[in-house]
Amino acid sequence: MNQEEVVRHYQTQGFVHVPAWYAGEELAEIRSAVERYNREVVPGLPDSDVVFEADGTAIRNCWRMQTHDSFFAQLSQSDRVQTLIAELVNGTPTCMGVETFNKPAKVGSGVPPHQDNAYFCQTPPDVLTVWIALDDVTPENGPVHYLPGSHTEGVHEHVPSGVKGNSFGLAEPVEESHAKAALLKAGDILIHHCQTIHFSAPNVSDFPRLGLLLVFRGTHTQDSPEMKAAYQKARALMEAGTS
Ligand SMILES: O=C(O)CCC(=O)C(=O)O
Repeated sequence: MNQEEVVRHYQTQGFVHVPAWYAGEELAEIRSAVERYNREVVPGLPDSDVVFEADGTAIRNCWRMQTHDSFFAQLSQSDRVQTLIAELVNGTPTCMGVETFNKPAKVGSGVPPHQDNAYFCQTPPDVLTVWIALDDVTPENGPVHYLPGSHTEGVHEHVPSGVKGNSFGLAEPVEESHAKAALLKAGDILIHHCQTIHFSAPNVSDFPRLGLLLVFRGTHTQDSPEMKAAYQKARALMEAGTS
């Protein structure tokens, strides 16, 4: 897939699948960096930067990995990635976060339908996620599903979801049958716009589905006071335990 096709697909659909972006030694190095991080860094993290599954043992998410480990800070700075996404964020990309959605075998929980910008609150919405598949993603192990074109509809109302690690979900149900499942090989990447509606099912299979995510915004984006107010309102509801 060439750059022009990446841009066209991203702009029309709100997401794009780029096969075999990482391979061979580079892919193996990223995998082993995540394994090292889980082993050596996670035990010392504050509660805010790691979420466990309901079994209390399996890791669901790691947040802000770029602040705890230089490997992940450097990965987000790679020229190849920056060149790929500059046109998509309409400017100079700056990394907002490096995180995992581990989706471990058997116990990996689902992610409710949401738009990332309900959390990020950025205007203009020139923000995206590069979702790196570190395992093959199959229909059984909880692929990300996207609603094509939903990035053009603004940010819908979000309410507390009750899901640890994904505290907000869309207030209204989505037509899940219209969604496209992103089935991937390890080393493929997905790039999604921060207003594309997406979700994933629990992993009930025997195989893990590890995703490493690099989140970028254009340096020109800013906090939107209106969106922040909506975010704070949803947080207040959550803290009051009304969902
Ligand atoms: O990896 C997943 O299952 C969901 C990812 C997600 O929600 C996100 O990228 O915001």
